[in-house]
Amino acid sequence: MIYLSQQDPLIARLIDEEIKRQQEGLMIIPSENHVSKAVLEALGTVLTDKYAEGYPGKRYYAGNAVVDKVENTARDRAKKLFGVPHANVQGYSGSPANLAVYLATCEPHDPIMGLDLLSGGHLTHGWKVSATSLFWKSLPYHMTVDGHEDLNEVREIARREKPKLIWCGGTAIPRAIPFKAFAEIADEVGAYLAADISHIAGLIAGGAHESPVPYVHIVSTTTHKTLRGPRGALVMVTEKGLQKNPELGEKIDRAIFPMLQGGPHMNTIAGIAVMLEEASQPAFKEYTKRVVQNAKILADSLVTHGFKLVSGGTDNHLILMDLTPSGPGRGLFLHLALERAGIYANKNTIPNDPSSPFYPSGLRLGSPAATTRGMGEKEMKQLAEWIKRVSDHIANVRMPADKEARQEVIKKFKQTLEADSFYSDLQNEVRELCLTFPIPGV
Ligand code: DSN
Repeated sequence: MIYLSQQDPLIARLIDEEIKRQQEGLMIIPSENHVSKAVLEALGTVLTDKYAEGYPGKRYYAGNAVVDKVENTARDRAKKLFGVPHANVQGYSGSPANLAVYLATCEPHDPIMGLDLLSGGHLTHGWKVSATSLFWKSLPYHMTVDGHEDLNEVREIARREKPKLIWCGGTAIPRAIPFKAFAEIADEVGAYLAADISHIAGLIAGGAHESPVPYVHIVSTTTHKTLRGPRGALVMVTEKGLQKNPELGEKIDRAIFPMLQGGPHMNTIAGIAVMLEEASQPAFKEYTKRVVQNAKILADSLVTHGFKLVSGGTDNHLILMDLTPSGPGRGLFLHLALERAGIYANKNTIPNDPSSPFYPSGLRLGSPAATTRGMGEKEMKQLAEWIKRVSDHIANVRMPADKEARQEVIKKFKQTLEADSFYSDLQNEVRELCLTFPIPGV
């Protein structure tokens, strides 16, 4: 960063600090990953200077000959990788991409169904504080306590309410998504079925998870999770989608631009194109296999240490720990304590959580970023042992039911984290391991 360090030392220093944090810490948040040097290079180019409202061959600005080729390359690669006839690569991120799916399939206030946020659904699947529940009638379904989509509930609501759109997929689902079963229900009631594969898109591209493409009409995904690209989104229409509505591709494109967005971020689209090429290589297939293996090893090791997991384990990259055996609301404490030691997981609700989303009883972990660094069985077992050590260290901390007492306990807990040498010692251990597995982009 020669120029940046000279011109803006503050921002250069902060970027260096973040590189150090990522390099010396362990990112096990399942939605995070490390992109390649090639993707980083594509992001930091003059493509960021170009306005390109519209689509290739039909723009509102001059000078788009080159970026048209970039966008067409990204579209073609997405279509090939996922086996779909239509792909839009302009979504700024998952939320606008999902909003485009609504705009392409529903009229305002139509009934829609998605997995409840507290069960592991995404905000944009109709959660009450999301705009999607203001503009459409949201009829959420839930997870059963054993961590599987409650298909009986889905069928029952769908038959009764005749939704226009049903979402499958979410953000905290440790098991394979039953696309075929969802399709049977959606087809029976005439609903569009959209799979939000943001978490598992890389696994699908690499063959480590079943693809929704034969079953659903629309597939949406972010590009930066298991896919390992820049922050962005794809919205794809399947053959089945085009059979249901031959104009669905154009409707998605119109929803992204001009309904929701302006100029696409061409540097990001170039980075997405690079990532899509990487994801089509045999090495990526191997990577996704190891992501799932590592998650299973981590899950088994956590169970061996006595932890309870939602659904008992994992089929993918994600593990959801159910910490209720040590009391409700423990997710926050374990999240904070691990963070202090340089291990970055995230607090999360579990199905039927006795606590609230701010103080949930679960912890969400994942293997994608650690696997990108080359970590394997030994490191996953070590990680489980560290989690156990931290959990035992805070065994006596309980989340009070009373709101004021809760704030006081959290405040005190944060203070003890700073002072306690247990965490500094553990952080040294974590750092030592992490330094032997460099992050790839730096
Ligand atoms: N924020 C993402 C996640 O962490 O799963 C979902 O959008």
